[in-house]
Amino acid sequence: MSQLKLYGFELSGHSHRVSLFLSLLSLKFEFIQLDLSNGEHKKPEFINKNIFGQVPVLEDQGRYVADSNAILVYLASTYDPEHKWLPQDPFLMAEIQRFLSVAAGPVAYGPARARIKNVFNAPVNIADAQNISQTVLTTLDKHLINKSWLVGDCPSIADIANYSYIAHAPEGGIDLNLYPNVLRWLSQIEQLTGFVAMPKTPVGLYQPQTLV
Ligand SMILES: N[C@@H](CCC(=O)N[C@@H](CS)C(=O)NCC(=O)O)C(=O)O
Repeated sequence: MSQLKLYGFELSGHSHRVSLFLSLLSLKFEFIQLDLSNGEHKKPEFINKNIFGQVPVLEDQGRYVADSNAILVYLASTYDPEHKWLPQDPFLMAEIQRFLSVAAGPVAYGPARARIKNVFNAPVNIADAQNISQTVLTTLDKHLINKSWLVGDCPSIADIANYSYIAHAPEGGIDLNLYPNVLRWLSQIEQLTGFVAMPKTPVGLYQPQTLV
């Protein structure tokens, strides 16, 4: 197997979901940190890897795969011969795709956006992002009543795609204690062998004065 390279940024939840999955699959990889604040991701060398100029991008055997969810699909299809993380049953595959869309939709526009306002002072409407968060977390909390995982009876890439930004929602001022089934689900992911966390930033509900 050739050396896998992950082009990313350590405080990017999109990058984290890929490094988390690589670790859960026990795959060795080189993490190449891009200097987003200096626009390294918009330079021609990186645009050649991803025309959208965004992290993460995975390099495998000289080929590039861009987009975090596409990378999860690629890794599961290539490096999980038992198809545990992306079962081949059409119904389960469709269900997993449905939750990849949740990760790219309301989770990206809700918890992820509220967080980047506080972590990077990005020009986003935090109230809108918090409203979207409340709706998606309420729905997921109901979905997870009596369920361990988002799809079926086993962890899948649907769980990994949604984990990082939901786990870090408190950085966007979102109180996860309102969603006990979501908290239980997060903790189950954190107990998987190979789990690695994304660093927390002291903003939102993680501000030191909030924690006292
Ligand atoms: N749909 C993409 C979104 C990736 C994304 O938004 N990446 C952010 C970092 S978390 C980025 O590169 N932002 C810089 C930019 O958009 O210019 C994915 O899932 O990989």
